[in-house]
Amino acid sequence: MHKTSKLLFCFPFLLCLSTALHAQNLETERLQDSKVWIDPALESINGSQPIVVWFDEQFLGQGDSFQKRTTEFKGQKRSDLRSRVIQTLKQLSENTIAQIAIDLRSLEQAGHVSDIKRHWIINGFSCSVNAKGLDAIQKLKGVAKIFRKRPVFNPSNSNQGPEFLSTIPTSTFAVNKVESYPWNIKQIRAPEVWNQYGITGKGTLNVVHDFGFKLDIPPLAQTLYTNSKEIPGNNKDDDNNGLIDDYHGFNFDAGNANINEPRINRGSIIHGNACAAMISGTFATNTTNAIGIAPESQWAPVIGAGSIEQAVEWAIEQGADTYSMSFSQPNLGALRTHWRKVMEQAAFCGVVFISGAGNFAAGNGLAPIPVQMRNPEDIPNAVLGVAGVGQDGNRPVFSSQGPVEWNTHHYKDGRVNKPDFATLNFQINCVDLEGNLSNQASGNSFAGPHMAGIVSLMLSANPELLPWEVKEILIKTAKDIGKPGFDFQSGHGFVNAYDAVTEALKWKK
Ligand SMILES: [Ca+2]
Ligand SMILES: [Ca+2]
Repeated sequence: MHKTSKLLFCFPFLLCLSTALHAQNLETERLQDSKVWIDPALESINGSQPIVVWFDEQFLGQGDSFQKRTTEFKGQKRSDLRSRVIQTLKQLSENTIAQIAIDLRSLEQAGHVSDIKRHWIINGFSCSVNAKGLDAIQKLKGVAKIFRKRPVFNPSNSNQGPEFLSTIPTSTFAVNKVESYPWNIKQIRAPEVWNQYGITGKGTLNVVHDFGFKLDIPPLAQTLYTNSKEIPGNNKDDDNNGLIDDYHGFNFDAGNANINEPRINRGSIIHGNACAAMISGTFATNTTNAIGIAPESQWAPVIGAGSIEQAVEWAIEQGADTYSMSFSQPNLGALRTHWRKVMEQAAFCGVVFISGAGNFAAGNGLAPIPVQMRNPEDIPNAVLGVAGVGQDGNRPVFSSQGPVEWNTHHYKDGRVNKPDFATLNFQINCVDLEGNLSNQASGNSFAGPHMAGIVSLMLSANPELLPWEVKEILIKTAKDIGKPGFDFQSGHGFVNAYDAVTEALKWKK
């Protein structure tokens, strides 16, 4: 991605011009660290290390800023807040990077720094450094924190299927054509929303962050997102966002549009497809069996656990409403602070983040509390961490439990109540490589997408709900299960689409 470092220096002028025409930026904050904080994992550098750097000035500066700033925007519309926060974040990023651009370029030319990527979702940048580069960067103006990033998995790009669909097939879904649905769709009460309110997820975009997808199966092809400003497969960045051919989605770790990544198990179930189909699937192939909770919503695939800033920025730019993450990262170290800040600031851009609770409460994967739930489902407020139950209402033994703990250099919450909610996670019907519902699988990978489907319906019913209002409604309408009140197995309780949408409609602005 040599292109990106060039952009670093070209972009500011263009964007300054456009933002000057807009309304006043929102208030920003300072981190107030007395000196530059450096990730202990960087203490002895051998060779080149990937890092991400935070500047001192951020939209949310303090560890408790998320909660404080939500009160500032009470009653505002999500669309208004989104545009104002994006503008503020981008302006801040441009202004700050401009002050060190020349120094950074010198370090790059001297070979101490490489692969520079500016971020706006947090005010900072990623790059790779050697020991001299790290030493120099901490002396640059405004630098406050330096995290070690995980090395990006370098995927093979062997062709596993079409990367682009030449046309999006017409949806076969219509509420009055539905003849059946699997038990989980019924239990989550989605058909009652379709039938009573005619709400099917229209107008919402659900980003599914996973490890690989097959795009051409009918129930998913029909609701696949397309970036109308990008021409697919011409090897050009038509919309000038730094990404070539980001038409349906993007593989940020590979730096290309190949989301048919071969690392995944391509047996009978593809993980990304199974999750996406629970949210935005239409009818199982050649049937009238409705398999998605929000069957007229759209979905977009992304890969990029090593490039979360870019993936989230892209999601925001495409207008994402939900961002579903059915993965769990153990031992992320100090970097979990960075993930949390990315999602907190992105929540102010209107995105509801959702992650399954993980499957580490039993068996070989057993992990102790408070690390049974991992990142990103351990992130408070900005991420809904979702556990689950089976058809009989019982919690399977694998389902990860809270609480979690936040005692980092930046976040000092102590013990945090998790999970937030329960949906379904046991013997769930999953689409296969042809789009048939021929397999069952279990795990909280599926609890998250059930929640994403419900939130998609809520935001289709009431698009201006703020992310924290969505959570408030879910708390209000969740049915208490397990131990009375909040509990560390099912959170605030079992959520259902019908009560959540009914309440969301009452909150119209
Ligand atoms: Ca592009
Ligand atoms: Ca293109």
